[in-house]
Amino acid sequence: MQDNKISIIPKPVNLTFREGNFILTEQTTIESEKGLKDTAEYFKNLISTATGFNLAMSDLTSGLNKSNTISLELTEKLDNLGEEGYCLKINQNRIILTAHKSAGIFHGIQTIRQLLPIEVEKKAKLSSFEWVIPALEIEDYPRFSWRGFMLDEGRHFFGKNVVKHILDLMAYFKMNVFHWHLTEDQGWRIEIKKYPKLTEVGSKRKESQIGGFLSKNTDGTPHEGYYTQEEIKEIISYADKLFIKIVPEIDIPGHSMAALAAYPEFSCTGGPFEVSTTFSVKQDVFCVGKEATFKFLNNVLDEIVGLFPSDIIHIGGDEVPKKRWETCPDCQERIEKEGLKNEKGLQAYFTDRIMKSLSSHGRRIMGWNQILTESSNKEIIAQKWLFGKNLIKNHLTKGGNVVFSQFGYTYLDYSYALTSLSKTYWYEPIPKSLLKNYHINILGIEAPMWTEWVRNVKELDWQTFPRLIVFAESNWTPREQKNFKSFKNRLESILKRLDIIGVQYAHKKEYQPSIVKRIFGFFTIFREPKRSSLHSRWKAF
Ligand code: TNX
Repeated sequence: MQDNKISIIPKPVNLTFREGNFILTEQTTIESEKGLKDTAEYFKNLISTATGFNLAMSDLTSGLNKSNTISLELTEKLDNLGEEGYCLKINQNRIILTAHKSAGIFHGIQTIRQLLPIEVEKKAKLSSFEWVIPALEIEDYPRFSWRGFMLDEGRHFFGKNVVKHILDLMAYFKMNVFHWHLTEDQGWRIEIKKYPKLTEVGSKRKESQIGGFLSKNTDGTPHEGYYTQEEIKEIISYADKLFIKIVPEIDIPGHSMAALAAYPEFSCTGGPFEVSTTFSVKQDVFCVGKEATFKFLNNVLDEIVGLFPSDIIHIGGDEVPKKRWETCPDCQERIEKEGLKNEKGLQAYFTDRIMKSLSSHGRRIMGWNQILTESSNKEIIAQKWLFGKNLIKNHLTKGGNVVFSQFGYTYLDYSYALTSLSKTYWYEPIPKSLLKNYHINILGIEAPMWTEWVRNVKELDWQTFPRLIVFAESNWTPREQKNFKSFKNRLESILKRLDIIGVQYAHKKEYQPSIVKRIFGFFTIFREPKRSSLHSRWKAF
């Protein structure tokens, strides 16, 4: 597909060049059927700034001799391309974009966007520019249905403009799940009306550790921030227009110091606690012995369910130290009363109860792979990040779904020395020994962006791009078509677009470090990534 003229990421499944070009002009009409009006409007706005065109919009009409039109059409005939596939035909006279569902039309629009000259990204009108699109035919659909990105706003709060910036970029590369990690030891970032202290107390910390996980240094600067429920609704509707599902994460029963600082009565010891200022795993977690904890968490989750339309709610469940439960009379009583084997069993009991209350709202739970046990319910969606290989396989073979976020490959918080672009590219989620008929239970790859050492949009962009673009391709393009050389060529041209958009991505010598740097890459886990060139390159921002 790589041709001098065009560079599309993710690479489309089938592409055939035809003779000639379509030229977009002031007179081009966008015609679409009723159900696609919003998407048509999105397309019109997308190209209006740089072209200066205020394109005419009309209903879909039949007629063979139409010229200078872009038609957006839904058809049952394309159900073989799935919920998100599309078919794009471009000749000298017209562009015809068809799909089974509107998500497919939306993805097709992103392809048209990448087929237009890079100048289309400019934020000012270009006069007397020729908007040429090469004639071709594309038939395209994703490999995986879960093409995810996770943003940790617990460690650092970025705010809605940064989230929208990320959502726009996700949509550009046909990614469709935004996993929003909203609570952490270091901060609770979502307003819960019933428990105002969660944000009054839990969204603020005195200062932050700097330098890396082993460092004793702190910055002495308070950090705070949270989303009101109104802002959450605004972002959900923004994402919805980009065909991105938002999966919220309330990380429980561990990673909960911010909540416990606000409501220490739901811990084993009663506190007092403060919102964590360092980033290591904390020993205090929610007490699973007390009924009051479940009442509290169910009330919180009721508000979450009320806000987020997602059929999936992520409950974290990672890194839950069992130390407090071992000496807590309430937890021990629960273990005995429920006939549980040990504290591990207590976490399984916790997961099961939260699962039941969420399923009474018609929602599925998702959690990091530590929530899995041999007998986990297959309704759970597991997110694989570290260890648990056999439990994951067991889950897949009983029909459970898994999203892959293998640490060391998909973690965007790591240095490029540890996770270079090529290592990222060759990451393959399907376990080798998994029988083919279970592959369908793998939903896709998600790249998590943990933000202990990421404080602003510059650093966020640098860590995230271009690595996230790799996952866009791994999640979309068929495995047999993987080709790193072709990807790199296309990336060069795509990065020129990101320059125009103002994305502060890591440059080539950083994202593909020397062998020597990569050999020592492992040791960079413990310290903050050095981004010296970021600071010099982007001084202007
Ligand atoms: C592990 S991945 C964590 C996060 C950290 C991350 C740092 C996971 C479920 N837990 O809390 O931020 O490592 O790379």
